[in-house]
Amino acid sequence: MQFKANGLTPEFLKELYYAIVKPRLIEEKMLILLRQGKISKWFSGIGQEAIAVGATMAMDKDEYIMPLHRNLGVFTGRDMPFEKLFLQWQGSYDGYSKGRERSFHFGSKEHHICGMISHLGPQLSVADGVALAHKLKQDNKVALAFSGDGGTSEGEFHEALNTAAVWGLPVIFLIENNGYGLSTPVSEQFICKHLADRAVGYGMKGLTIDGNNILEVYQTIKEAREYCIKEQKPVLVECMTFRMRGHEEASGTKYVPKELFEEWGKKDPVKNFEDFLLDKKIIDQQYIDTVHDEIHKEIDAGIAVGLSATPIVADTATEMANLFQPTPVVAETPTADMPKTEHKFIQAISQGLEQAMEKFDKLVLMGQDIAEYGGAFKVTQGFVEKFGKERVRNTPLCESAIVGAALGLSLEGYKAMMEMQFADFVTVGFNQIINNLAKIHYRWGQNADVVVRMPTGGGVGAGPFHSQSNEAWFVHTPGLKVVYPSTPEDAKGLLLAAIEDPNPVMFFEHKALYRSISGFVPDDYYTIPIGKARQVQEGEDFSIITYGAGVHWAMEYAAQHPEYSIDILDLRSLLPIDYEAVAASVGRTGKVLLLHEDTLIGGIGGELAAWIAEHCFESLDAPVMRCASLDTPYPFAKALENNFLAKGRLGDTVATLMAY
Ligand SMILES: Cc1ncc(C[n+]2csc(CCOP(=O)(O)OP(=O)(O)O)c2C)c(N)n1
Repeated sequence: MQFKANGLTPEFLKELYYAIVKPRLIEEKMLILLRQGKISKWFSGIGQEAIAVGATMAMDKDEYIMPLHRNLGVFTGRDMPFEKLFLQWQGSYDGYSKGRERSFHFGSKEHHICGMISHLGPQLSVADGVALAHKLKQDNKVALAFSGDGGTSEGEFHEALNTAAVWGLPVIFLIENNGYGLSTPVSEQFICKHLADRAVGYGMKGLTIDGNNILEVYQTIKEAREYCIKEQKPVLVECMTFRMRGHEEASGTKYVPKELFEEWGKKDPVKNFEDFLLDKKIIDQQYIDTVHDEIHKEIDAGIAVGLSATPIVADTATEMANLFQPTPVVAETPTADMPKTEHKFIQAISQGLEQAMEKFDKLVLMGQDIAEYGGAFKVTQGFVEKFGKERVRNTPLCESAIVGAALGLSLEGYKAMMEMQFADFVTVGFNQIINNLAKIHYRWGQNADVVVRMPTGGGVGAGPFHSQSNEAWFVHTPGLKVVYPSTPEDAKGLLLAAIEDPNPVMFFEHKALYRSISGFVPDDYYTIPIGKARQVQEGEDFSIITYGAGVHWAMEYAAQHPEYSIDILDLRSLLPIDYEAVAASVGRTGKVLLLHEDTLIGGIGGELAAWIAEHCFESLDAPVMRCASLDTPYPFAKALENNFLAKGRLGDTVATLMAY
């Protein structure tokens, strides 16, 4: 192995030595503790330390790194105290994730480390968002994301690299090519010669280097960093290395030919660097002993604290309180004296978005065709002229990378609104929403200041993939807020509240209401708090509890049936639900019909019916009825669509309820 110091000072080379020895010594100790049954699981990076350490040392301390499960050197390289790391691995409340995350699946804002989710690839897109923030701030900073060779087969790898290249983002994508996925050799993972060769396909620079040579890694990443800043472009760096242990300690290495261990054992990154420094007389044996002693002392002290730490005690109130970043109280601000203008539903959304862009200069809009074209529904028409292309961004066709990038923007203090062209397409951005946006605050305290706008619903003859109601998927995901307005005034006020909220909000907009519903909307900026239902009208005979298009179906039904006094409640928010308003409505009528366009099984109606049965049993004079769409995919032909939609069954459901 050829080491080239290229002008690095002896002091710095010693610093690098300390930095690479530390994770090795920690790991050696962890393997002993594992055998003693004192820790539960370990993902080893032994033999790969030069990559995590060299790359971390090449970055500024305030630049985000997105490490994976084998990158202890990133955590130690950012000077995280061993004691707290050990508490983290032990699941202690005093670790970095209050006992909520395991091994290396955590981050720390203080250390500019973004915690991975198990799905690996999503880290790459989050780095895009961080890099976008740097580009917008023009602060000459870079983001660095890790991927394994296995992770490069994920769609997210393609989406993230392509987006970074198209947007000219200063991000370093670093592949640790260690020969194996879990047990899958690289020959069964890809067939190109070098993974870095893929870079040219994205229009970016790609390099393959010796990942066991810490000086080569350090210098390459240092130069890559400067290149990213100067050229405002991404780089792909493939580091060749080898995984000297099993995927995790319990899984063994039977499938790895023995000679590979011998071959790569000779290329050990720690031993070779040590020999080089000894040879150059930069360090001597005494220095090595002193470094080992010092690190061992820190390890032993940390283990003593960790093993005697008070076991975690679950407290439900704390767990629930940490789900979201605390939100400043959002006032219900539209007042009677505010000047109002009549607008269509879609204009109200547009106006809200425009006023949010004026109020928050760190708000970035992203979506397919939202720039010059104005979006599929023209919500952002004229926005580019007013706010510029930096903040109103056309995206490549890659929902997952854009949700990930939206999260990355949050890491650097930005707000993001992503427009799904149709709510149906959220399926290809699902992982980032469900596993990253929704869980990140609970896991390690980072908020996801993201609104995903979801043009949803049918009635417009658009068939199975442009009509679905999928709000229930998200209502079942703790950590998200789900909002679904039915009037222009609510749409604007709730959208502004969603944008103010530092937590992830799924914002559903029914497409059929866009141009069919008008109403008076306050001209100025105002908010309507998330989680508060709206009493559409009070009544005595029965309640219709609904949201979205259902509100208009209920109003139409009520207008056609003056013989009934109907209590209509518009939920407006589906997560959280305004249970107080639900209970009040049930109390007034004793008969409840839950109405939604979404299909029946697993819909919000089921959840509400259960809640009403549990909490309002004494008020009920009849079983709670649900009226929902048919449990089939959404059909295209008008007759099938009409048959599918809940609306056609509303009259019959009312009749059954009233006949009880
Ligand atoms: C989406 C997803 N599929 C499967 C897994 C299970 N899994 C965890 S790590 C791993 C192998 C990863 O290989 P690679 O990316 O090369 O990283 P390495 O572990 O070698 O560092 C697999 C299959 C996962 N975590 N996420």
